[in-house]
Order: sequence, then structure tokens, then C-alpha cells
Amino acid sequence: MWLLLALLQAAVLPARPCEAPAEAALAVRAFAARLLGLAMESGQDADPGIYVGLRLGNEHDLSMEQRYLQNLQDTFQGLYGRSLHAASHPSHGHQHRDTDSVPETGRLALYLLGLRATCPPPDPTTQRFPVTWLKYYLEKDWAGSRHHGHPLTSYYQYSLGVLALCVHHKRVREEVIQRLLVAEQHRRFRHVDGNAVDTEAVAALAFACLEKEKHIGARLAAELQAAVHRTKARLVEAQRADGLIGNAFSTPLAMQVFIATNTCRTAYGRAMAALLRHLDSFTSAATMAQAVLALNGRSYLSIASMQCQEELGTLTPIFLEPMPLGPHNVTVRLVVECPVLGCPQQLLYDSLVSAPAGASLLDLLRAAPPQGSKNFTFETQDTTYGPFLTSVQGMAARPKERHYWQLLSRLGTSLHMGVADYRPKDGNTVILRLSEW
Ligand code: B12
Ligand SMILES: *[C@@H]1O[C@H](CO)[C@@H](O)[C@H](O)[C@H]1NC(C)=O
Ligand SMILES: *[C@@H]1O[C@H](CO)[C@@H](O)[C@H](O)[C@H]1NC(C)=O
Repeated sequence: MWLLLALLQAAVLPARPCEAPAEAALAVRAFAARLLGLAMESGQDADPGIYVGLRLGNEHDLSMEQRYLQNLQDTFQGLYGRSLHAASHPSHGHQHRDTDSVPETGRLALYLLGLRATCPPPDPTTQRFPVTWLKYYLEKDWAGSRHHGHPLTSYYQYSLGVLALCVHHKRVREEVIQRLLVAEQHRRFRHVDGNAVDTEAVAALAFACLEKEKHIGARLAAELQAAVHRTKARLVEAQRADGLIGNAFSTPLAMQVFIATNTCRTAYGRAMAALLRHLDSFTSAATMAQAVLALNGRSYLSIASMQCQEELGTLTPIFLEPMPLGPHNVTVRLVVECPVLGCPQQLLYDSLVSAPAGASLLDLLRAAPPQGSKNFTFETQDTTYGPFLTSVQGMAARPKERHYWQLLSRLGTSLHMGVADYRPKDGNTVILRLSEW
């Protein structure tokens, strides 16, 4: 009788304590297959964040992953496969990074996490120079903007950097850690519209990793532990009535904190249930790669204890058809605001735009009619999150000044999706506003 019960339980309970419930296995598998499809069809360079998502899935397409890794290595070893010293004395070669370029802290961190998640592990010498570069970037990221009080890139990327070095068991200077702890204590993590969940979660993952490192002293370990506790309390507080923590896209990162600290109880279960209800909202490879980890009960920290066992090469890609458009039209009011210093005027554009129903904001921008004597113009840059709006009506947002083109609804609330994913309804107003973050 007990044996039968135990067997029944084993069949119903997921293999890992934080994994999605067994009833959701099919949905989770289809989600991973969609990510695989996106990774295969993307015309862009291989992305380290996506590679991590593929590696931490339960099922794999092993030969595809091998090719993907090769592409990644071609890109990153070209940039970071030689010493800093060589880079500060550039003599030949143009591919290489030099020490003057903007730090690429986040992508390099994800690349190192990806290398650590590879089976069999790659030749350790390939990691040596990228690790040195990442340490250098963390210093530079901070020093370059000390008077601003924030890293040159973002706290999100800075946290990823600390996390990746920790997962590789590389020492980081205590000051590098302290900067992040101070930011946590002073609640400096914020994203647009005050949603700090993504960044808080990644910082907490870095703290949770460091806390367990042998070389960390007792006093610092206690501080790190306290920071993880505070963050978890804030994440629980940020949980909405529907179970999401922040929004659908920050929920998987918040869940990773509970996974990494083995506290997959009430808040976690509600978040998982909510995430499972929102799987269809995920359309970009970057956000899907983050979600795959949580759905499989894994976190970026799981990479540290990954063992190469036999992996299931059973995943086949799903390619989704683009959404059908029309037959009716929607009409949307498009407003372009420029409230920062250096703008020619406050209002750069205000007009009604028509497009077939189901069209994305990007489609609408393409269909926007001229106003006065001027055509409507804009530019985007491809990222793994989708196209990022960089310039509107000739006004480029300058990242150095922490400017970006923010997408808002009529009520002034920030949209939770990029231009290719957001599909306005008939009668909606969309505001593009040059904002500071
Ligand atoms: C930091 C950040 C920003 C910063 C980036 C600047 C900087 N120097 O770091 C700023 C404030 C500019 C920003 C803007 C936006 N963001 Co943002 N951002 C993030 C965050 C916290 C980290 C991104 C990161 O560094 N990734 C790691 C690096 C290594 O990857 P990367 O590819 O190099 O990242 C760059 C680009 O992808 C780009 N980027 C940042 N956000 C977005 C969003 C979209 C849709 C696109 C296409 C690109 C993009 O900036 C990154 C840094 O250069 C993520 C959280 C997350 N869970 O991923 C949200 C996140 C990606 N952002 C999001 C959103 C919604 C936006 C906005 C659309 C908000 C708005 N209403 O205006 C805008 C983009 C508008 C536009 N112009 O197209 C969502 C995307 C959800 C989705 N469905 O895909 C996320 C997941 C947050 C969330 N939980 O909702 N963001
Ligand atoms: C939809 O709008 C386009 C212009 O964007 C127009 O050419 C077309 O005739 C409209 N279709 C309908 C069904 O109203
Ligand atoms: C506006 O766009 C149209 C069509 O692309 C082009 O023929 C025209 O020259 C443009 N006008 C201006 C002022 O740029």
C-alpha cells in the first residue's frame, strides 16, 4: 500500500522540487521547442543568454546546441580570446575588443555562464582571457561613472558579471561586491516605471552564490545572507493578486531566487501557476530563455553544480506562423513626445494611423502618414529581445545620457512589450517618449 502510494507520488511529483507540476509538462516542452525554433531561425549572431536557456532545458537538440556553441565561441573568442595587455596595444586586427570600448559586461557574463553549462566542458584555457576581461569590465563599468553613482551599463549587467565570476569560483574584490550591496541597501535598482524586480532578482542570485563561496569571510557572508532575505521579502511583497511577481517577464527571474535558495513554497507555487497561464505572452527568444530555467526548476546558480550526464536529445523545434492580419482595420493615435534637453520641440508628431487588425506597433510605425511636410521616420536595432527603438523623427536616444525611447499607453503607463510584440487595439493611443532611465 505504501509502496503504491510512493510510486503514485513519484509519477505525479516533478523530478526537481521547484520544477513545473507534471500536468504542465506538455506545455513546458512546447515552450522549450518554440525557443529552439526561434534560436534556429534567427538571422542574428548566436546569443549567450539563449544558449544558457537551451542548455538548462530538460530536453535538447544536441547537434544544434553544438553548432550554436561553435558560433558563440567564434564571436566571443575573437573578441575576448586574447589578453587585455594585447588589447591595450592594438597593432593589427579589427575584430578584437580594445580597452576603450563600452563594457559588454552582461553578454560576456552570459557567455561565461554558457561555457560552464557546456557538456563536455570546453578546454579550460578558453575561459582564461574572457574571465580576465569580465573582471576588467566590472571595474570599468563602475569607475567610468563613479560620479553618477551607477554602473556604465546597468545594475542588471553588473550583477550578471558578479554572478558569472562566482559561478566560475573566481574571486572578486570585496569592493566590487560591496558596491552591489550598497545599491541593494539603498534600493537603487530600478527599471522603467519603477519595476525593479528583474534587477533585484539577478543581484540576489549573485549574493546567494557568493554567500556559499569558501573565500568569503563570515562578516561578509552574513551581509550577503541578509541582502538575500530582504530581497526575497520584497519579491513576496511585489507579488500581485494574480501571482505574477512584477510582470510576466520578471516573474521567471524572481522565481530563480526562490529556486537558488531552495524556498519553493507558497509564493513560488503561485508564481509558477501564474507563469504557466502567461506562457503565450512570451514571444522573444531572450525572455523565453529566462523563463525556461524557472520552468525546469533551475537557476543560473544551478550551472555551478551541473554534471555532465546523459542528456535527452529529444527536442524538436516548433516554428510559429506569423499572426494573421485583418480583415478589418484598426486606427491608433500615435504621439511622439520629446521632453528632454536638446529637443527641437515637445511634440514631434501626433496623428492617427491605420493598419490591419492584429498589426504590431512596428507595423503601425511603418504605416504612419507624413505630417506637414515631414515623413514619419524611425530606426530600430535588432536584439534578442526583438527590435529596439533607437531613433524617432531623427532624434536618436543617447544611451550615454541614459536616454531611451519609452513606449507608453494613453494613461502614461509603460508598455510591457517592445515594438514588434505590442499589438494596439482599435482606438488606442500609443506614446513614444524620449525618457531618461
Ligand atoms: C536594463 C533594461 C532596460 C534598459 C536598457 C539600457 C541599458 N543600458 O541597460 C532600458 C531602460 C533602456 C530598457 C528599455 C525598455 N525595456 Co527593458 N529591460 C532591461 C532589463 C532589466 C535588463 C536588460 C539586459 O541588460 N539584458 C542583458 C543584456 C546582456 O542583453 P542585451 O540584449 O545586450 O540587452 C540590451 C537590449 O536588449 C536592450 N533592451 C532592454 N530592454 C529591452 C526591451 C525590448 C523590448 C528590446 C527589444 C530591447 C531591450 O537594452 C539592453 C542593454 O543594452 C530587462 C530585464 C530582463 N528580464 O531581461 C528589461 C526588459 C528586457 N525590458 C522590457 C521592456 C518592456 C522595455 C521597454 C519596451 C519599456 C517601455 N515601455 O518603453 C523599453 C524598450 C523600448 C524601446 N526603445 O524599444 C521587458 C521586455 C519584455 C518583453 N516582452 O520582451 C523586460 C524583460 C523587463 C520586464 N520584466 O518587463 N530596458
Ligand atoms: C485599411 O487601411 C489602409 C491604409 O492603411 C487602406 O488602404 C485600406 O483600404 C483599409 N481597409 C479597410 C478594410 O478599411
Ligand atoms: C517622403 O516619403 C516619400 C515616399 O517614400 C518620398 O517620395 C518623399 O520624397 C519623402 N518626403 C520627404 C520630405 O522626405
